[in-house]
Amino acid sequence: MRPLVMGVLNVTPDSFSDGGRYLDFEAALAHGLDMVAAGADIVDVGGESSRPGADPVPVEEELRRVVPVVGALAPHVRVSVDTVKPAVAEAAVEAGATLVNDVSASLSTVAARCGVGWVAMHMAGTPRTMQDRPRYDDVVAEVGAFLLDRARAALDAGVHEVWVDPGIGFGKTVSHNLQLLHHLSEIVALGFPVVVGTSRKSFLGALGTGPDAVVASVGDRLPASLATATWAMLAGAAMVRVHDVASTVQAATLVGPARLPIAAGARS
Ligand code: HH2
Repeated sequence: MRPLVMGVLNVTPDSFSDGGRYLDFEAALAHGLDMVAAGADIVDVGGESSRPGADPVPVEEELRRVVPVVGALAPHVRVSVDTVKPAVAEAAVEAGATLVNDVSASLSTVAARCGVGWVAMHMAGTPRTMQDRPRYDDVVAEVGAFLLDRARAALDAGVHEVWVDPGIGFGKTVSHNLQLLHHLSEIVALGFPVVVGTSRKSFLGALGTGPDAVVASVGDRLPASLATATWAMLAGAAMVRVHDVASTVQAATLVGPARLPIAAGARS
């Protein structure tokens, strides 16, 4: 069994890497179906950017963006909804989504009520403020404790499928992101399936040249995106959230057998 690949579908004008490309319903549906053909296990539909500095979107507008796309994709693939709004989560589930991808880690009772899975992601603050001097005494321990607390509360609230996500790039410096990747096994050891999203994020552009220097533009981050997705999968992530589905499915297919105990003896 290989790790799962969640394809990103941003129905937004302002997402950091693909804003505006899939705002139109037809373009969004076509891209979603392309990701299904490329092997995506889940398509994650979002109508509000959570990039650093992003402004919130009114609920009516987010519903207008997300619900028709979820409804059109749900017969073809498992659909998650990337939202922090209860009304959007509920309407997306009504339209066929079976997973709530929640970067605020606050919607577990909604997921329980709707009878769907839930991803709890760690974020320090809100997208507007999260990159203003993020600081932790021990980022791995603090993120882990937060996720464990939220995940246990979700189980108690009756959510039957709980995922945790360290929230790469959400209120973290380059160093924090790298520490979380280096110590991902500690997040995996919490005992909940782990999702990791590094795809095209700005810390990948800064690698090798000091804390905040950006050297790779968004379009040049595929190699580092694949490297970090592979790194996360080898460290035990059960799912990676990515923009480039076909190449990540190849990586996941290679990693899959490597994670099984028999892989140690399989040399051909
Ligand atoms: N990252 C983004 C959005 N949602 N959800 C989870 N679980 N994990 C992540 O790392 C994650 C997420 C940000 O990426 P993207 O959706 O491409 O950009 P934007 O927020 O600008 O739409």
